[in-house]
Amino acid sequence: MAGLELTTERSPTSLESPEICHDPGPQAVRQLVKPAAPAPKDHFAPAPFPEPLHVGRPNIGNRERLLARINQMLDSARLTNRGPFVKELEARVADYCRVKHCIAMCNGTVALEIAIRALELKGEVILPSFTFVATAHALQWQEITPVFCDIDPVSCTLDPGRIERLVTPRTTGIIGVHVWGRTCDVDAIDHIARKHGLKVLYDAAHALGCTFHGRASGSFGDAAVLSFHATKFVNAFEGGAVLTNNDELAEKIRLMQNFGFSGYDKVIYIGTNGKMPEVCAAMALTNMESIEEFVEINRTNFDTYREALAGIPGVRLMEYDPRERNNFQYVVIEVNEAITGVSRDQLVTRLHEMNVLCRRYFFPGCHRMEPYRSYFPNAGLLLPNTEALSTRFISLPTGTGVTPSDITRIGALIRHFLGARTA
Ligand code: T4K
Repeated sequence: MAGLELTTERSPTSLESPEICHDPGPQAVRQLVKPAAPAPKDHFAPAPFPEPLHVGRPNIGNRERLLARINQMLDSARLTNRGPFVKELEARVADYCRVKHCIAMCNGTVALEIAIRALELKGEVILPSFTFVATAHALQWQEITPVFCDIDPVSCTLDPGRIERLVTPRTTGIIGVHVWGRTCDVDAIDHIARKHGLKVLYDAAHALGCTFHGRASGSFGDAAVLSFHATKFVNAFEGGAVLTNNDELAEKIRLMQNFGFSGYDKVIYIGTNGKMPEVCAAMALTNMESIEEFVEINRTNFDTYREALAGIPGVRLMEYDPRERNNFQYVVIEVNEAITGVSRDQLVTRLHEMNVLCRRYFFPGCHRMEPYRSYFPNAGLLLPNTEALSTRFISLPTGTGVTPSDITRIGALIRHFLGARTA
């Protein structure tokens, strides 16, 4: 409860403040931020979109097939406890990611917690601060100390060059995050882990459908975790999964997610309830059937953003490696205020006023959120890239709820607000 009190007591006073971890909403933002420098007259009249455009608007596959599955589930009265849809989903995802085992879970956070426990991580675990707070919470929840490591400024994933100096006798593992679907430097991390006898877990919540050297991003490390949250490009309403090639680990995780039951009335392990219900598996299966379509829409959106934003000084679109498969579910720009003369947060404010509900994924770094900022008040000193970059990124709306013409208009709005000339 102490953590809760800390976060609810403080009311944010400025968008620059690292206390704000959730979007305060357009109205609040408008009141909080100084107006941006006036844009030069360019005959472009900024008008808000009639409906809000979201980052993370759920993609929904074939409705008839989903409803048919739900009817089948209701007719069978099999609602949960690893029913046929969960089994089918696990087989499908394992096949898609070319891993031996997929264990479906109720959400990505519980999947992380269970994987951490099954891997017997304790003491200290090294992870990036530049991630969704669930990655750190999954450790702290189990009283494991998260040791925040800086990111590489180009990949925005864990910087392997900085990991080793954080290893202590208490370190048991490394959690890499394939942020926005960009795969960590898995070879370097693997090398460090072997050298120090550490376990490696990947938070692949963003990385379904992404590859590294042609291999699914979720197939690296001792295990990897996926999220099927509503905002992920393949969703199960809520859901997650652990992927692993290790038979023994998979067996342990299966037990742990179902109270340790190995059969009727037989508990052989400590466990919890991490099960995915059938209705969620029905949704995920239906959406998996449309995965290539979703990727194609995301890719077209990404290409349209590239055109729409071309040549705006101080705005960089974060590209994906064209040699790999990507899901393009996050369209991220970096705003360099030294060039634009307009801060990232001022631009966010303007876009929110236009009903473009862009997000600051991920701001602030976890080390500036509670309880970590109280526990480690000086953590930022070792995280210069995280500190700098987390103030510059904006995630822009994409997915099936956004059209190329919306994107062209968003590009024109950004150009207008930054006072840049038309390309
Ligand atoms: N690791 C990483 C790296 C992650 O990014 C996440 C989750 C996890 C682990 C944990 O996995 P899960 O336990 O969640 O499976 C959202 C999601 O809630 C969270 O799942 C996600 N990462 C994170 C990046 O984004 P919020 O608090 O920013 O979401 P929210 O409610 O503000 O929604 C975002 C936008 O999506 C809104 O503009 C509205 C729209 N939306 C959202 C929902 C839920 C919809 O249109 N419909 C919906 O049903 O965290």
